[in-house]
Amino acid sequence: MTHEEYRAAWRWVIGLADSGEVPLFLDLFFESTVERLTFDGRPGSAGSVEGPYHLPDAPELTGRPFVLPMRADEPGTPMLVRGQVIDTAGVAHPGVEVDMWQAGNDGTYSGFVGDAPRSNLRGRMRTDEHGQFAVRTIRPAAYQIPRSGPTGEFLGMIGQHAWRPAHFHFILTSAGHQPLTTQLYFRGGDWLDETLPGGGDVAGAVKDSLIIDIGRDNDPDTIAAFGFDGPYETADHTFILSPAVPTPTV
Ligand code: MBD
Ligand code: FE
Repeated sequence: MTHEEYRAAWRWVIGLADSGEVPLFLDLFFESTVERLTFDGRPGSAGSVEGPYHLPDAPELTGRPFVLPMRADEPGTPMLVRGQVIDTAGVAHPGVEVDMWQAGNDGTYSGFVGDAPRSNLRGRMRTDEHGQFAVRTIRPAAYQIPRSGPTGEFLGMIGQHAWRPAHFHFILTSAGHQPLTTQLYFRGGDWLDETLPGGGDVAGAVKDSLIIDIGRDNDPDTIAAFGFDGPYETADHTFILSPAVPTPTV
């Protein structure tokens, strides 16, 4: 490396820090590798990266049926997300905390970009006595890394597109089990397929078992209970928790 190159790299790193994109840059380029090195082979269902847009203080949703906090005119296709939480022995787990967050129909995360309230499309809820939860939301759009910042410029320099496929984020927490940080993607969505020109997820975090099929339904009782306007999409997934690692005794 020449001294001139060193100074250019120095300026670029300082610009990254000044832009506030350090969490974005690190999670984009390194987190999926660390996640696989740490958790590949763990029993239970697959995890995925947390990414830079989790907020630890999302509102606790109490009254059922759950509706993720959203604006009165929240744009996007209405969707019902239904989860079943079991352990590796197949036993259902009630009272598991499900912390869920997602981008909106414009691909932005509340609290980071745009003028949606800080807790928009974020919430923490608990599984019922059958280890299940169901929550009304809207289908998230694919996420594009901002093109104007240093991370977007870097992607341009290496000839890489800036897209993540549409996804939900989850962190499941249950006493006696390892926390499960994961994501769900939608079959047939853009930026999923590594083999297409341009490639797949820019963050490299998609796993086959996390790609789910979108259903469509218009059950009148569900529409009434959850406050849908009409037909809605459905997304179902079984989350399998891994037993906690015993702490070594001295
Ligand atoms: C995201 O929304 C995300 O989930 C990750 C891992 C990286 C950048 C943006
Ligand atoms: Fe994300």
